[in-house]
Amino acid sequence: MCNNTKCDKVPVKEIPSDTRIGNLINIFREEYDAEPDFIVKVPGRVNIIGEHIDYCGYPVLPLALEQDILIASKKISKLELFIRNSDKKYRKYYTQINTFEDIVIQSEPQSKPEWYNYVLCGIKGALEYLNNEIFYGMQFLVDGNIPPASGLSSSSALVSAACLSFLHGQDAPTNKTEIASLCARSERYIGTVGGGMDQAIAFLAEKYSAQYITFRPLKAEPVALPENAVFVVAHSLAEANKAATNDFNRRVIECRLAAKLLAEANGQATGKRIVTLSEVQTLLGKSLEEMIALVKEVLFKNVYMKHEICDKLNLTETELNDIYLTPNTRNLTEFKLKQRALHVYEEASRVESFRSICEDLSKDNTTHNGRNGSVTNGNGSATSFDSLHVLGELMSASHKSLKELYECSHENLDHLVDISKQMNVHSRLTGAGWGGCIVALCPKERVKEYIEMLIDKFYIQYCNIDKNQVHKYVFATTPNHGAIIYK
Ligand code: ADP
Ligand code: NG1
Ligand code: MG
Repeated sequence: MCNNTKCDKVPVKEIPSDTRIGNLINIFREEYDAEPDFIVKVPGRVNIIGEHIDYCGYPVLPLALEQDILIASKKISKLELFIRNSDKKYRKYYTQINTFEDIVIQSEPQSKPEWYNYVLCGIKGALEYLNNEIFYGMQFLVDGNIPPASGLSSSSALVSAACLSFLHGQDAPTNKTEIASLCARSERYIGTVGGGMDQAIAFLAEKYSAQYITFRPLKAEPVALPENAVFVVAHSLAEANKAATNDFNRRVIECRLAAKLLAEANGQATGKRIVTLSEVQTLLGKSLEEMIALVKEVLFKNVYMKHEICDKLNLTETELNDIYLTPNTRNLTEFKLKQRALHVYEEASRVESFRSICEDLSKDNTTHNGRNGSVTNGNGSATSFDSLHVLGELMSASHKSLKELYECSHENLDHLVDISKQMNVHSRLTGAGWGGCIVALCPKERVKEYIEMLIDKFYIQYCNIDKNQVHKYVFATTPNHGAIIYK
């Protein structure tokens, strides 16, 4: 067994003696009258920068949170699946399991899927991976403390925990990179065409650092964050379930269509293949700055009608629907291509700037420095203060772009960003948006004051929240490790 976080196997460790896990085991005993065989833990994440660009093939910079999904599991001899939750508001579910084709995910357009469908996504993916060769049924008990539908990736933690539990239950190998890609594919059964950031950080995260995640092939490189920077998460109190509307998929397909038009306009015959904005950049051999100029030149209109796109791509409407659109976006008739593509190329460039500043600081020794947090501030605090300011400005620019070009913010998110700015704290929406959380970059020495200000101005004055409830909604983060199996 491998219990070293650098190794590519999901680490297996002894069950820790903590209250939450103790409670989970007790509830498992009550529910199933048995002891669980093992428990998996998969963290949520906060994305520091690089929003809505993973599905365009560009690198992102998330870190894993302390909040997670736990699943306690027991193998059973009959090929049956029991799915239960420690929180009784989530309905129980039972099914027989034979083949992945039998697992039907409820994904009705414009309706919020029942929670257990996320578990079924993970199981369906695992069955597919195992070619339906399974030996055991499973009893699952889920317990989560990631605020759901809030951009902190509770859905992917749930899908990934289910997939990992099922694979481990069948004694299948659990290689981090492979299972991260498998879980990214599996979550698409819910109906959203995500890019893979969430599942990647869920498995590849390391304690004390963010990860620079690149796709095709999937890789994660640790990025040391500035020692005096704390990333604070604050909930806007607006939830947004991404599978319940076509907002998310609409952005994905607008990017696909923008990429296709850019390729066509530059004489790159890509046939009927879906290409991403990053593939087009590679095909054209241009820099991000050149791509930004090209978008302004080629995709100059504010709105493109469906029939115009069909004409430009020489496709019938049926072909366009079948090849490029998703079931929940086929009814759309207007697309914003310039705005979405500009956001993507500019955001990809902000990720590179952010990472290179962190790397420079790391060379100067002004970043988090390992397990005991010891720091040597090699180059004096002025440099790191200036760098923090530049990092913050990149985050503010990201929010502005998400709000104005990508149109995925929410009035509460904008309000949080605005009141943070009044305190000279830069922040941005994190995750898909339309609600959920902001992530703010706050100098370490100002975290307490900043959080108190948010509690007062946002949660108490603006939202009328009871002060005792507020700790669930605003917290400072420390980068956590990825998925673990406890037994
Ligand atoms: P997020 O930004 O949190 O990933 P999504 O809209 O993608 O938001 O997914 C949220 C959904 O995941 C919830 O509506 C719920 O169905 C499911 N979910 C998340 N956490 C839990 C949990 N602890 N127990 C049951 N279901 C959960
Ligand atoms: P959320 O909704 O925050 O879990 C989604 C996508 C990510 C990424 C972000 C936006 C899924 C599972 N997740 O995250 O891949 O595209 O939005 O950056 O689709
Ligand atoms: Mg999600």
